[in-house]
Amino acid sequence: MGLPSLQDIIAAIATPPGRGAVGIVRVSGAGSLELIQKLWRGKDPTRLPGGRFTFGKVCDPQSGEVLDEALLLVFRAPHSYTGQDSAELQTHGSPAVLRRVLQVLFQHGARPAQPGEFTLRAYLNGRMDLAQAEAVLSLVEAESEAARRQALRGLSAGLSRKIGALSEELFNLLAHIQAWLDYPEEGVEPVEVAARLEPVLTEVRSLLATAPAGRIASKGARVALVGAPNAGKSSLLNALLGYERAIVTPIPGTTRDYLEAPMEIGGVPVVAVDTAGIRQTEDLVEKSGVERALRIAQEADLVLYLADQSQPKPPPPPLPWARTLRVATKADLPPVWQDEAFLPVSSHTGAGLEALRQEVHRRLLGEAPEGELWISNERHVEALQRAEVHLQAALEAPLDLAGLSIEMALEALSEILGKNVSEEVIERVFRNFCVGK
Ligand SMILES: Nc1nc2c(ncn2[C@@H]2O[C@H](COP(=O)(O)OP(=O)(O)OP(=O)(O)O)[C@@H](O)[C@H]2O)c(=O)[nH]1
Ligand SMILES: [Mg+2]
Repeated sequence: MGLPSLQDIIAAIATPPGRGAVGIVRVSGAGSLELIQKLWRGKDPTRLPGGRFTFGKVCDPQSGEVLDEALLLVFRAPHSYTGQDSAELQTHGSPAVLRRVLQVLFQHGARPAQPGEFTLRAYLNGRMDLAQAEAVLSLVEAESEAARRQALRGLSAGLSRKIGALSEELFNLLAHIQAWLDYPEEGVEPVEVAARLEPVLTEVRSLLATAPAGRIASKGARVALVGAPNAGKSSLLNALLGYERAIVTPIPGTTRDYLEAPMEIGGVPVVAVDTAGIRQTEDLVEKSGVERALRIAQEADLVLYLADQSQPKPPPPPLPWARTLRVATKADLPPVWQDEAFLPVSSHTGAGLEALRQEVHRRLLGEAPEGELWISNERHVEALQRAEVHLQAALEAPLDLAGLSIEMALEALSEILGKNVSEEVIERVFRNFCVGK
């Protein structure tokens, strides 16, 4: 198959399918402006300076029929998103208009753009590296504040700069070792090599350490609400949501199946899962609900373990406390027990809810400062893990062999930026893009 050619003029609708106030058709490639010229009634696009808007009409050059009134935006190579001559036609956002404009473009020399092909061209033309292209995708897909911030940091080349700096250090070190191999009498101390390798390894490890938070910030987290029947799980879910989603009754065993509710907590996309109260039961339906609850707790990023403080304290559940946040419910009622390890909340009065939200946010994202670079992309995580292994090996190897490991670590790092990656890797990255981006 191979990567699509850079020579063709590509065109696509860049706005989402369906009706909108404005629709955008994008065109890119050498000859784009000459192509637009054929269907444009207004100022000659081939003579417009880059980055300029003009108002006119889009026509079918064969019949002369006016398709729509439109704005035309012209970009000139290399000062465009793709690095090539490009244009955007902003028409009225009806599917009928957009389809017709696209059809006419195809009839006069453009071909349909593949998913992500505009960004692929940007990458192949050196307008951005692969990590930035991936950040573009994340930004387009961002559904939460945390995801948006995270993607924007990737786009602004923070990661690229960091990886670039680490690579440069390794590269210099490699040259140093090479010089020593060629002229051993010049003398490089192995200690010196270790002293320079270690900070790089530490950096790689601290980047890797951000991966769990990074993943949660961009993809979201599952938070399970578990506890004994009547603990107030469904009530808390409703209180967090702000409306009555789950059925609440004074009867223990009300919730039997689980129930998922998407929400945002401190900008983090969270799916809260209300579960059946955990107890021994002979009821077949409830029993399988309890089994599910335990499984959901096991797979969740965070478990909220709820215990009613107006009733005798239940025995601790079979849950790993590390991922568990303990919550004392019904804080508006007189307490039967008190425990510092439990966060008091009342779903009825709302007391403690904000503190709970903050604590959930802290548990999910850790203490990592806002604005710090987080790794969220699986491909980056995998490459960093390989770099870590090779750097560790380089530290342990005799000097004459360390060079080889450093080289492999360098290779792994450069893959993040898309240097020396196979077409297959590139294809895999761009496969997930939408058409028109
Ligand atoms: N006073 C008070 N009552 C509460 C509070 N939260 C829940 N309750 C009551 O406790 C009872 C059980 O609440 P649910 O939310 O259904 O409890 P649950 O944990 O989902 O129960 P199951 O689905 O049976 O496992 C209901 O009568 C609620 O009104 C609270 O914050 N304060
Ligand atoms: Mg319930």
